Amino acid sequence: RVLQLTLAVIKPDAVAHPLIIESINANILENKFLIIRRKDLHWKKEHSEMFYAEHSNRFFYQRLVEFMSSGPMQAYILARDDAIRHWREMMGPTKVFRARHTSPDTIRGRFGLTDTRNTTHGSDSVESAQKEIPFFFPDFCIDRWMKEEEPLYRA
Ligand code: DAT
Ligand code: MG
Repeated sequence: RVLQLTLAVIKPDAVAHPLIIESINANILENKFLIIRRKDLHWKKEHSEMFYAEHSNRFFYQRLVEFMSSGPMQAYILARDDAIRHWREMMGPTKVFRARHTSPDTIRGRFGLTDTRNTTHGSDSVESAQKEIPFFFPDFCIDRWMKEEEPLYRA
């Protein structure tokens, strides 16, 4: 089994509540993820606009951009087998109504406030993880990690 990396972000709504961050962090560890890097950050509006450029035509874009720069966030590079899929499953559905009703045990199902203030972000594919990890961690070299550090984690 090969370790995979994903980008996980705890958004401002969840960071604002210390018990929610604690619970998400516990959840990360219970689910056998390794935390490879972690950082606190506070985006300017331009960072949100760049990161969510693919949604710039959607009705919620302004709301999303303002929310994501409204307070501190925490970003993680997480590793485990199938990390991208596992973290997305732990987050649950994007929309809060669906999350609460179909997946009440997921992070969004438990703590999501609205469709925009939905606690967490996770890369949705290998390609997006490859773009999003350097966006948050410009000093982290995925290829070098895979070559030099990934073998250290293999059973
Ligand atoms: P995800 O974060 O599950 O990958 P996405 O990429 O479709 O979802 O959208 C990015 C973010 O935009 C999402 O986390 C919250 C916001 N968003 C998405 N759909 C929305 C909607 N219908 N109304 C309000 N905000 C929305
Ligand atoms: Mg997405």
